[in-house]
Amino acid sequence: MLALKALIFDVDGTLADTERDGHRVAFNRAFEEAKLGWNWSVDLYGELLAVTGGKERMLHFLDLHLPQFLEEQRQAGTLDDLIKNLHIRKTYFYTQLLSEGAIPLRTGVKRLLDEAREQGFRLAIATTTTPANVTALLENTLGKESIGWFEVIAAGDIVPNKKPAADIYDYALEQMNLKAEECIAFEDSSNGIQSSLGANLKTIITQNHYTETHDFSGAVLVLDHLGEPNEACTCIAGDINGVTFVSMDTVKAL
Ligand code: XBP
Ligand code: MG
Repeated sequence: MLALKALIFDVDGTLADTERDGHRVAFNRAFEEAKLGWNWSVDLYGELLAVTGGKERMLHFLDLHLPQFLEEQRQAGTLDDLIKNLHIRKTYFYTQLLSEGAIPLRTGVKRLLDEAREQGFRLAIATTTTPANVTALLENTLGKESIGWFEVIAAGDIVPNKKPAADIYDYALEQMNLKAEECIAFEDSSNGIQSSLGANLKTIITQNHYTETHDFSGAVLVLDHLGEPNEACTCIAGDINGVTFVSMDTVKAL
């Protein structure tokens, strides 16, 4: 068994609960600005989250709910520009929300990152979201220098196939020159764990309100969050050895 060397974190839903009050709100602001008359409710967005990637998610929405509009845009040759420009504006609105401090880190994330760094473990990010969103989240929650804590920020379109494909985790491992057995992944969704397991990574799940019904088969731990000394986490699957928050001792013992 190879010694643990690195922790690889998903972003949306794992580092922070960004989807409902962050990305979803940003999409709606972009739609309103473009006067499209679209508005993604909390429930509809939960359905659309089946597709990772904001650009892909908008296409999925049109395919499901506005097929005629989609076809008209395709026929007119304007679809690619529409999606690209909407996504640029959505990313602007999202990073603006982050700069206003709208989205905090999830419970236990900062504590575990600090402990991992103190003990010399390497850190990386493997996410479907746009790189600018990652740096904005890190900058607005942990400070600008935290961007440098992560050896690799594998994000968005850097790989051809987004989660649930394993591409983004394979890319992170390759960039770090590490074997999957030397790392552990932190995820929040079924798309995410399919990706991390696809890269043969041991995976800890911290579920959220959008993903609590997802299938997390294969996870070494399924938790409601990473916990704090004064805020016990709940272990939904796996064995956390009776502790009430995830420390590096917990991670190393998995
Ligand atoms: C979550 C995603 C992203 C975000 C939206 O990524 O699927 O697409 O929902 O961000 P992960 P973009 O859980 O892998 O962090 O609009 O920039 O794609
Ligand atoms: Mg996620």
